[in-house]
Amino acid sequence: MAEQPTYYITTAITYPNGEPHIGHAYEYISADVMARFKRLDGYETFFLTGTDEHGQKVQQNAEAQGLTPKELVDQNAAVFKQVDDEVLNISYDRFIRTTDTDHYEASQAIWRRMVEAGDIYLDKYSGWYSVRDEAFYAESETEVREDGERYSKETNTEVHWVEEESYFFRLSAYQDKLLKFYADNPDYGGPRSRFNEVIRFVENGLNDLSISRTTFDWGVPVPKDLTESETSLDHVMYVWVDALTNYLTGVGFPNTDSESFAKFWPADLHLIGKDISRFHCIFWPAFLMSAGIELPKRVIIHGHLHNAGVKMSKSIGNVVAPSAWVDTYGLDPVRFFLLREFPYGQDGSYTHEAVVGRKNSDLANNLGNLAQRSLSMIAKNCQGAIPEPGQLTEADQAILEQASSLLETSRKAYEVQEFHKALERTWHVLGETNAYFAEAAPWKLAKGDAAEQQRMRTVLYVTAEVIRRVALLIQPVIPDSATKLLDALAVEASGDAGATNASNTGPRSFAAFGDALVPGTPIAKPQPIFPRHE
Ligand code: ME8
Repeated sequence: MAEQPTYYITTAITYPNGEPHIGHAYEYISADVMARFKRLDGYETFFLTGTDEHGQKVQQNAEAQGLTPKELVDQNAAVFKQVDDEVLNISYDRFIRTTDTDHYEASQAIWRRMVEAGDIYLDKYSGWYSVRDEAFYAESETEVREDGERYSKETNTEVHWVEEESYFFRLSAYQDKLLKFYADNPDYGGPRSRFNEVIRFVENGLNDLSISRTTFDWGVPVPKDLTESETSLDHVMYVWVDALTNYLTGVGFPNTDSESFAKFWPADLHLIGKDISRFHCIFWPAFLMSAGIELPKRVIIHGHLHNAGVKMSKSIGNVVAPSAWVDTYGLDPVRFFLLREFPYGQDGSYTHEAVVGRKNSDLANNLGNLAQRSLSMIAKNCQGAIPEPGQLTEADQAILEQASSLLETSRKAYEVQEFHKALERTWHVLGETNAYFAEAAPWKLAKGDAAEQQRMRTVLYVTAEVIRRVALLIQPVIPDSATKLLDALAVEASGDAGATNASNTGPRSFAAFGDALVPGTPIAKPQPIFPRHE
C-alpha cells in the first residue's frame, strides 16, 4: 500500500491576555478548514494551535490583576481552549501551551544549537521596546505623538527605552541566506503582496536581534551552564524565541528521531496574521538555518478583520466575542461567512447585514432551498428512493461536469489558501444548478405522462448528484450542515459501509467524490438544514 501523505498545519499561538475575539476565530476557523480539507483528501494531518504564555506583557497584566503570571495564563488559556472546543468546533490535534514542560526542553535545545553554530553572543541592548507587541523597534520606526509619548509607527503601540545586558542572535549574517532562500522558494510566503513586503524589509538590511531579557523573569530560562562564565545575571529568552519554537515542540523536538517529528517536520503551513509576518518569514527561518533544522514549507499571512471598518478595541467597545456571533447566526453560517466573504490575505470589514446576506442568500436560498425542494420531490414522487435516471441530455451532462470539476478547482484553491475562490466557484455551480432546476421544472413534469415522469426522475437524480458533490467538498467549511446533507442523501460515511440515512454518520472522504448516488437507495423526507435569518 502506498504510504499515506502527511500534512502539518499550525496557527499562531495567542497571547492569553484578554478574551478571544472574532479575529482570533477567523484564524482558528481558516486553519481548521484547511486541516479538515487535507484530512478528507487523504492526508494524515497534524493540526497544532495553542497559547503563547511568556513575556513582559503577561507578567505586567498579572501584576495589575494581583495574580501570578501562571495563575493568569491558566485562567485565560482555558478560555481560549474552551472557545476552540465548544464554540468553534476546531479539530486541532494538540493545544500547546508554552508553559508545557516539553516546550521548555525544546526551547533550550534550539538555543543550544544556535550557540553551537556561533550565532549567539552577549552584549548590551539599548533601544525601543513595545510591550504590547513584544517587539523591538529602530528609532526610525517610532515617533513622538501629541501626548508626548513615543509610539511604533506601524502598530501604534507605545514603546519604552530599554537598556540591559542581552544575548544577541546574529541575524545580520542571514540577510543573503534569507534572500537566496526566498528566491529559491517563491511560495514560502503568501499571498505574494504580503511576502514582498517582507522581502523588501530584508533587502534593506538586518540588525542583530536581542533575544534575552534580564529585567523580568517570566520566560524560559537561558540554559545556565552556557552563561555562568559570561554573566552573573539570570536571562530569560525573548518571548518570540520560545514562541516560534512551539511549532517544533508540537511534533516532538528535540527528539528528532521521534515518529511524529520524522512524519510531520518540516511543517507544511504556518497560518498567521499580517502583524507577525516578519517573525515568521525572517526570524524563524534564520533561527532554523542556524540550528540546522529544515525550514517550513509555507507561511500564509491573513488580513485583519474590522468591525464595520473600525479596528476592534476594548475602549471603543466594538469587540465581538465568537460566542456572540455563533449564538446569533449559528456556527456554520459564521464559518461560511468568514471564508466566503473576504479574499484570504486581505483585510476585511464585517457588518451584521453582510453576515445575514451570506446566510440567507448563499446558504438558505442557493443551497438549502435547492436541496429541500429536490429531496422533498424525491421523497414524494420517487417512492422515497434515489430515482433511476433516464438518458442524459446535454444540459444534464453539462451540469454534472461542472460539479465534477469542483474537486480539482477546490484542491488548487486550497493549495494556496484561496478559500474564497473555492467557495465562489462552488456557489457559481449551485447557481447554474438552480437555473437548470427552474428550467426543467420537475414539479410540472410530475403531472405529465410516463415520458415526462421519467424526465422528472432524471432531473431529480442530476440535481441530487450535484448536491452530493457540493456537500462532500464543503464539509471542511460547514461540517455539521454538510454532514446533515450527506445523511439526507443517504451517502455512506467513510468506513461505515451500509449506513443508510442514519443521522450524523460523520465525515465522508473525498475518495468518494467520483462515485455517484445509487438509484434505489431509500431516503427519508428531508428536514430543512439551512434556516433563514429573520
Ligand atoms: O501575535 N483579525 O499573538 P496575538 C484577524 N503570540 N486576525 C487577528 C486580529 C484581527 N482583528 N487580531 C489578531 C501573537 N489577529 C503572538 C503569536 S506565534 C509563534 C506567536 C491574529 O494573540 C494575529 O494576527 O496578538 C495573530 O496571527 C493571532 O491573531 C494571535 O495574535
